[in-house]
Amino acid sequence: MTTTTGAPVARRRAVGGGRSVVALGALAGLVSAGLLLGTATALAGLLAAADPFVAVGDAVVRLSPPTVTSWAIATFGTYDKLVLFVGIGGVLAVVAAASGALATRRLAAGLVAPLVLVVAALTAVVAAPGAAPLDVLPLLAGTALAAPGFVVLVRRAGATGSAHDESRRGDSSRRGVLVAAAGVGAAAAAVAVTGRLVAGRLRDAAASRAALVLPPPLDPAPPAPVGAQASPATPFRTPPADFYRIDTALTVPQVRAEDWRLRVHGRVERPLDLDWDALTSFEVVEREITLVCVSNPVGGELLGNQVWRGVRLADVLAAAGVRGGADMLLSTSTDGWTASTPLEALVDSDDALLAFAMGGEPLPPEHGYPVRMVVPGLYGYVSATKWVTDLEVTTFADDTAFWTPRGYAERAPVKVGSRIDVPGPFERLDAGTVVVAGVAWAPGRGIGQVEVSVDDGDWQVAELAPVPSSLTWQQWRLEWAAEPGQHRLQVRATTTDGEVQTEDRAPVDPDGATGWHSVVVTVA
Ligand SMILES: Nc1nc2c(c(=O)[nH]1)N[C@H]1C(S)=C(S)[C@@H](COP(=O)(O)O)O[C@H]1N2
Ligand SMILES: [Mo]
Repeated sequence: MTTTTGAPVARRRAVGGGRSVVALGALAGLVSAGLLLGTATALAGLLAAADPFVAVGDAVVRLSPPTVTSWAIATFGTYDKLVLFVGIGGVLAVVAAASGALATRRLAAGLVAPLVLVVAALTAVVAAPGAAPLDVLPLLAGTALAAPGFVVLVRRAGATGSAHDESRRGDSSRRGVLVAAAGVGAAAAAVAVTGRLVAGRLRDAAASRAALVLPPPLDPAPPAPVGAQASPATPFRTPPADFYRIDTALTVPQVRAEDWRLRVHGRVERPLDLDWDALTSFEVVEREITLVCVSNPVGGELLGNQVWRGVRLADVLAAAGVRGGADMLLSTSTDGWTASTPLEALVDSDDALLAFAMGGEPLPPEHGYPVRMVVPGLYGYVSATKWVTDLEVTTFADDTAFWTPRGYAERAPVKVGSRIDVPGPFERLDAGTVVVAGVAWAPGRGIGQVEVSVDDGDWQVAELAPVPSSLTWQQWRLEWAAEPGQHRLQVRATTTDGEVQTEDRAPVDPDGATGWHSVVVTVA
């Protein structure tokens, strides 16, 4: 019975407006999703509460198995966040469009997937580290607006196909749905943009950064030594705008120096609660230090060198008075990321810093404004906490940092490495004298020698450029008498204490890649 009564309607749809009903339904779904996200992001900005889209992205990052996380960083490098957002956005768009299309036929069926997504997003918001009750508001308010909008739009879209699809009335009701959808979409975009702009004015770290007065260092870093840049491709000091950025934060945390606090606690005699003035009343020093990411593949660019200004971690820890038995400093950022640093790398170090300036300027927001850690000789994930707000003196036995359960080593000194920057891979060169140059690093130990081998021939010792200290990378160059043909150039470095860089290939996890970098070139 049902099939026979239903058949004429279905046939009528298939003949005429069926396809346009589906398209209008899909549009209704997309526009409603836009209304939800637009409202939520505006409110999130204005209330300093959770943006559900970002919360879902954060949850994906947190819940991803280590292999996926490492693969994403290796594959997309610093575009990993963009790829994640585009991926989540794509899934949302498909679900929204399909649900809208389905809802034109059976409203209840079309509401199932959106409901599941809202509940999942709510779970992500509530389960985020440091979640507050206010955080659910943007998502709930967005849903409260978008749900009725969705119902009204899909009902209207459905109505365009039910009886008068080929008639003029059908056309005008289709136009009505399109106009309504365009209106809702424009309203959502306007709300999102104004909300974000107003929120930016209210809370942006940029204003705080622009007004910040940096205390001068007791011992300003000297200019980079003359001739420190031997590779035409690589400035000795990496301009902050070009400095690699690696972190799990999907939106750059906005922390104003005026609001910033650092708690120092755990196994200490005197817990501290420092604000900006208290921090900068410690002796201010400058150190030139090369920062290296454990995810830097052989030949990769996830390292950079800069002058960092700040106070010694050793001084702050001494003020707190480290108690016996502790062997680790667990540092936490404002967004709940953690690093575990061996205390021995900090308590006697003249160079491990709580840094607030990079290249003589306040830290850029994406590099940790207002305060971060910088420790020479340890990979960033175990030492270089950005937006740092909490230091707990503890033990490796009692506490575990973010990357440890995700397949990375608990302790991770930087391995000796080297890279050929010129000539580039597969470059075509003229026969004759060719400059081969690049960088080598073993921060904290220093580079003793760099050698280059052509086509697996004898190792030729490269010329080392001057360095300010053993805390930075070192550039090198070699003049090569290139003869016609295809050639493979390889580089290896040796530390001042005699460790020769190994040829054995190791992946970035668990504790840093190894292997010699090589480039193949064609000489004509
Ligand atoms: N808050 C926070 N700090 C962090 C990270 C992070 O994910 N969150 N990543 C670390 C890693 S893995 C590295 S290599 C360095 C990179 O610092 P940069 O982005 O300033 O180059 O920051 C470290 N500090
Ligand atoms: Mo890293």
